[in-house]
Formats: sequence, C-alpha cells, structure tokens
Amino acid sequence: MSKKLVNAIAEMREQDALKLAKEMLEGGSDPVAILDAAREAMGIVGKRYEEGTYFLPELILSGVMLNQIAEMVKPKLAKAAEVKRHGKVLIGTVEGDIHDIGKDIVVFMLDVNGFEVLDLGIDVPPEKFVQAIKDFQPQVVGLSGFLNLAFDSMRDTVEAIKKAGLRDKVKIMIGGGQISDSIREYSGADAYGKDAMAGVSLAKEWVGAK
Ligand code: B12
Repeated sequence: MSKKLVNAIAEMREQDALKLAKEMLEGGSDPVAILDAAREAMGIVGKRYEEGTYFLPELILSGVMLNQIAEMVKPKLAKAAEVKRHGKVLIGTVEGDIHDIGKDIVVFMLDVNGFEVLDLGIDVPPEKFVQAIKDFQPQVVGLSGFLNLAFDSMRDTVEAIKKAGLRDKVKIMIGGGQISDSIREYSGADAYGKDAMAGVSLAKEWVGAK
C-alpha cells in the first residue's frame, strides 16, 4: 500500500494519492509511515526534476499533494500524543528560501509532541528571528532550508543571534534536504536534525522533557 502511495505521488496522480492515503489512515496504518512514503515520493520527484523529466509544475503539484496528506494525517497524530507543553520552539525557513513542506512537518510533529511552536514562515531574515526570540522567548530555535544559499542564511542567522547577545539563551537546530552535520559546523548551530522526529528528540532533550 505504501509503495502504491509513493508511486501515485511520484506519477502526479493526485486523486489516487489522496484516496490511498485516506484508505491507509482508515485502515489503521501508522500516520508517520504515511508521511515517510510521501517524503520518499518527493525524493523521486526531485530526481526527475534534476534529470529534466519533470519541471516546476510537477514540483508544485507534489508540494500540494504532500500538504494535503499532511493535513489528513495531522489529527491522527494529535490524538496519539499527549497535550502537556514541554517548552517553546521558534522556527522558520531562512532568508532566500521558500521551501516549507519539511518545516511544516517539523512544526506539527513538535506541536503534537507537546511544544508551543511559533512559526515565522518562509524567507525569514535574521533580524526577524532575533526580534521573535526577544518577544516569544523560546528555549529552542529551528532553522529550515533546502537551497544551497540556505547554508549562508543559517550562518548569518546564528551570527545575528550571537550579536544580539541571545546565543546562550537558546539552543539552535537546523534541518532541511541538503543540510548535514558539516553545515551545522559551518553555521555555528548546536545540532542538525535529519527529520522531524530528530527535531522533536533534540527539543525534548534540550528542555529536559522525557
Ligand atoms: C517541492 C519543491 C519545491 C516547491 C516548494 C513548495 C513548498 N511549499 O515548500 C517549489 C515548487 C515552490 C520549489 C521552488 C524552488 N525549488 Co524546489 N524543490 C522541491 C522538492 C521537489 C521537494 C522538497 C520537499 O518539500 N521535500 C520533502 C520534505 C518533507 O523534505 P525536507 O524539506 O527535507 O524536510 C524533512 C527534513 O529535512 C527535516 N527538516 C526540514 N526542516 C527542518 C528543520 C529542522 C530544525 C529540523 C530539525 C529538521 C528539518 O524534516 C522534514 C520532515 O522529515 C525538492 C527536490 C528534492 N530532492 O526533494 C526541490 C529542490 C529543493 N528545489 C530546488 C530548486 C532549484 C528550486 C527553485 C530555485 C526552482 C526555480 N528555478 O525557481 C525554487 C526555489 C525558490 C526559493 N527561493 O526557495 C532544488 C535545490 C537545489 C539546490 N541545491 O539549491 C531541489 C533540490 C530540486 C533539484 N534537484 O534541483 N521547490
């Protein structure tokens, strides 16, 4: 079933993909496994885009499908998780980058796992992160990005937080398609999370939640 879902998304069969995701959810499939299948499909779409067999419309449609599936899955995840709030996480896609599908998954995984999350959206300049840290006072800041240019934006954001004298008040995690531990080192962040659950684990560890 999950292979079928991967194929439906990768082949741009929107109605089939949504129907399959609904059937899987109703049949008791693990909601996280459904999201993983959707993510695997995005990888295939990306590869086809790179090879020149898919173009921007396919990228956009795959994003739309993933968002719809994420919305479908969200209530199930929320039901499964406890509601106690562990702490606050500020998150956004860094300056110059508008990819937010992955960030949105991180946001709702944090949310259903008991964090109060402030999402600044996309293309967020360093100053906006700095101001939001002052206002919202999170323990954790999450920076998301998919483009190569996000590496510098992440570094600039960490630098701006440092300059504002706020660096020791927050733990910073970064993530996104091309992000790795060497980008963590380059940017000066505290940790890199490979997926949404890694982000939740990091945030829990940092606020001392079980
Ligand atoms: C969908 C998509 C788009 C959509 C985005 C829609 C949206 N609302 O996000 C649209 C069509 C708008 C788009 C636009 C562009 N895109 Co695009 N896009 C993609 C695509 C196919 C999928 C990305 C995606 O959503 N993946 C699925 C999510 C779930 O994965 P994820 O982001 O990695 O998130 C997971 C983890 O990384 C992690 N995570 C994410 N963030 C964070 C944060 C923290 C704190 C933590 C802990 C974890 C974490 O958790 C998530 C869930 O587990 C990729 C190809 C690919 N290889 O995947 C290209 C890709 C990213 N795009 C690319 C390009 C070039 C562009 C454009 C420049 C195209 C153009 N010519 O205009 C523009 C960029 C505009 C801009 N300024 O940002 C390139 C980037 C190349 C590069 N190295 O810089 C890619 C790799 C395609 C390619 N192979 O060429 N794109």
